[in-house]
Amino acid sequence: MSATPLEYLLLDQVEQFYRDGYLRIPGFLSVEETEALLTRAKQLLENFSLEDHPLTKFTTGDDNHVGDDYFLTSGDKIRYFLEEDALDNNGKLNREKQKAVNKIGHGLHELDPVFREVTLNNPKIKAVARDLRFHHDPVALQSMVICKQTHIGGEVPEHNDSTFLYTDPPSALGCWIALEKCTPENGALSFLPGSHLTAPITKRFVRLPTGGTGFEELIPPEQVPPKPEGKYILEACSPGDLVLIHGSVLHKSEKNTSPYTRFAYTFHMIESPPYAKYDEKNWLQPTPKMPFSKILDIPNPEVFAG
Ligand SMILES: O=C(O)CCC(=O)C(=O)O
Repeated sequence: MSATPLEYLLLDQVEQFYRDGYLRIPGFLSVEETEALLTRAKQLLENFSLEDHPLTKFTTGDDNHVGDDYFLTSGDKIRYFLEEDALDNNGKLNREKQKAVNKIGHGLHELDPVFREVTLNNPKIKAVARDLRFHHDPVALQSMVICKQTHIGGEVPEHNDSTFLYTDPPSALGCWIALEKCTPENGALSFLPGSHLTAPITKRFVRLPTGGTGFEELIPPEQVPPKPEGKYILEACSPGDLVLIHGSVLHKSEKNTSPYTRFAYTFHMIESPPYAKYDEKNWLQPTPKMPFSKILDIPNPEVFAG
């Protein structure tokens, strides 16, 4: 790393990120900034229409990842994916729609002015991206509000993000912002520290030629190394905390068993060509009307090479 002064992070924080594969930055957003995002998320939930909604569920479990059109065409839209437990046996909502949504995705950072401001026009995000030197020329490719509804908010099983947002070489970086207090009871994130160094990306989530989505192996099963040893660390968060998530670090969150929601806003960045190749098999594709937006205004990416 060169001696360019850091703008926002401390050197210790940068080192912690590269050692553990994640970094919590307390109080990254002010109370006002955080409340603006939470209020906007709740307005979106209030205003969306169930009339043309296919009642799509969302889960990241290997067997039943939603592969339907509503999910596959959501990259450049604001769409609403429901908690599994919000539907009865007849597929009807068993609660108010505002309390039924698991997540809102995936084009908030482009389409919604409040989320756009905090993602693409945020000097603090730009400073963190420059300090971290994780990418030469980062672009934002997707965003979500994850609601973790009271009592039913679904678990997010252990995964790493580069499996789902694959580039060659892997380059995903998550920017996850707590909009509410996150506790062990309402499904705070937990991490396997250092697993980004020992758990390679062994499979990738793809759009199947036959329709829907699935996983494609990147290395033969017999070459998949054993799961890294270690203990998951729970990261309780306060509203406004930012957690930077290395695309290869294993992380998860448990079901919300509490009477408190756990809203979070998360967006992901990847590296641009020529440093990484984005693949046409990825479920999420840029469109001519909505290409992936740059985080940094870099006329010559070489200037930022670490
Ligand atoms: O918010 C959660 O519970 C999971 C988020 C996550 O896994 C991610 O943003 O990569």
